[in-house]
Amino acid sequence: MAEEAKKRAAFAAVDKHVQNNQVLGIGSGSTIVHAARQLILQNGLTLSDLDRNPELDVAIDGADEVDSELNLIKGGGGCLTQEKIVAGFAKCFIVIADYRKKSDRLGEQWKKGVPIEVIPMAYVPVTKALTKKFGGVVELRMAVNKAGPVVTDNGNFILDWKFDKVHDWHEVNTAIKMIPGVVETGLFIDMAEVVYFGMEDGSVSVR
Ligand code: ABF
Repeated sequence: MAEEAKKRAAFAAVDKHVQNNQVLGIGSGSTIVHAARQLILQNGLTLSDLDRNPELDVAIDGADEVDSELNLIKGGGGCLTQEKIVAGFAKCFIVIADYRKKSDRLGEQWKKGVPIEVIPMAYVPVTKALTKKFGGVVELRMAVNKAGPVVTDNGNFILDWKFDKVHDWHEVNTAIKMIPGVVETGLFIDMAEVVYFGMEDGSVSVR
């Protein structure tokens, strides 16, 4: 059910926003896979990078949660920093998701907190600073086998900040980024232009 919903959202977004000869950015996760397959395999696109294509026409990616103002929590899969770079250097950032990601307020659906990528040597002081300033609970993300912390593509750790109240996400995102040792947050504020949700009833809802 959710898998079909993801696919419908991905296809609707690609049909509407992707044209020939564009430079596209894509993120990670099980939803974007549907868009990537459709685009890359069916059309034989050329793989590039930001050195060669520093400005993207369109970036498409999944999300862990989307609120009514199109603020996002991303990074459940651990790739938030590279995804934010790709989205941030695109002229247009489109999000695709299934119905389980749609909420009015952040935290309503996604219970695992806001992922925050940190420089490994700073994870303890950053943890303390986060709880002191903003409350809630902060956990160092561990590998599935518990052998050690998750290490990101950039060689960093991830803290999951479980917030306990509604915040001004724009303000909080900026404040978290000012803490020394923080590389990036999974709060994507004022970035998404449009979000496609594949719904349970087979429709696609556009927000
Ligand atoms: C990426 O994949 C991440 O930012 C987000 O955490 C996750 C969403 O995955 P899925 O599409 O599998 O739910 O977009």
